[in-house]
Amino acid sequence: MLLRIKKGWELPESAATPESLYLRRRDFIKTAAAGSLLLGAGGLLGACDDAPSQTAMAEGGAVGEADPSAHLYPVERNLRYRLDRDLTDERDATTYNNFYEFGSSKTIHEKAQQLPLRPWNVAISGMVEKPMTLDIDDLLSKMPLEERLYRHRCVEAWSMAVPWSGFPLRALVDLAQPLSSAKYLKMVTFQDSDVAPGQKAAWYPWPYVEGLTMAEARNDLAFIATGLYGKPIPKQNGAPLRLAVPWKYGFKSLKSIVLFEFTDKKPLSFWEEIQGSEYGFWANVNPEVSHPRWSQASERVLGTDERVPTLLYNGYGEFVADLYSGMEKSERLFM
Ligand SMILES: Nc1nc2c(c(=O)[nH]1)N[C@H]1C(S)=C(S)[C@@H](COP(=O)(O)O)O[C@H]1N2
Ligand SMILES: [Mo]
Repeated sequence: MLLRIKKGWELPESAATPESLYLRRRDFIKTAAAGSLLLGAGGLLGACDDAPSQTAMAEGGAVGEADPSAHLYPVERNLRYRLDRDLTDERDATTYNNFYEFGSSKTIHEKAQQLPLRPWNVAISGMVEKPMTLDIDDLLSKMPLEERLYRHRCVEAWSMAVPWSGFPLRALVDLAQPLSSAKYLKMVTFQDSDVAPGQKAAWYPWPYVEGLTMAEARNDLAFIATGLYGKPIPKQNGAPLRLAVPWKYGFKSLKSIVLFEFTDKKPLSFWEEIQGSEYGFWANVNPEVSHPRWSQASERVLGTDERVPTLLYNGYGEFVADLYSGMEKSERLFM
């Protein structure tokens, strides 16, 4: 996003894996599986570099271990949230990722398999009635799970549309019972550089932090994703729980959360700390406000050559525009 010149949307399309090559790889893996070859880690690696992760995805998540939340999915779709476009191919959404903890390229899905999903504790702290720490399975059992089809617009000008499963962030806020003094919700990603080699890069302000106002956190659209495509959310997409705030640029939707802290201080988010002139706190999608280094007028649809016009609030104005009425003059809402 910042430290390299050529990034995501700037790459020539020829740099992406051609669909034909991908299909052939997939057939190869199916054939190998059908022949019940025992795939020692090295076996396929030599022949086909990303084969192990494909095998893992077919099994629903982790290498060598089943996700213990698998029995919860699929969950019922909430039809209030509709798309104006096709769903992104599952393979594209799970193999083209931003997750800097595992490296700054888009192909971290294999490295991300190192992330251990259990035990996974989620702490709720700060200005709340009852600070608590819950293990993820306990949290999942308390939350109302549903599926939502959401668009996702990265600040790098690519987008996808995916079926998240999870629960409204408001349900977690209600569980926490914030004090009236709480003005913001600060959220923090795990930190463990033994697992996530990107965190050895000391020039980044780890851990990854993001924040919302309390009104944003209580908005209907603010969602915690724990599943994707009717299964537990893959590690590369932010297992076991990540934020989905589709009216904001993708970097606001932090992955693999371990802490929800209610506070009266505006959180300084990861990208804001790195480059505040380009990545602000609000980061609401607006096609008319360019990033200092590129236009935000349109977006490349992940998995296609198509570009479509970007919409104000990523098309979610009916849900969120009221949150910001009257603030345009005092706040930099769209960066
Ligand atoms: N912890 C963490 N969360 C993160 C990121 C990251 O690097 N680390 N990248 C963000 C960015 S820039 C985007 S576009 C989305 C990408 O989510 P996806 O890989 O599931 O599409 O995750 C966001 N959440
Ligand atoms: Mo992004």
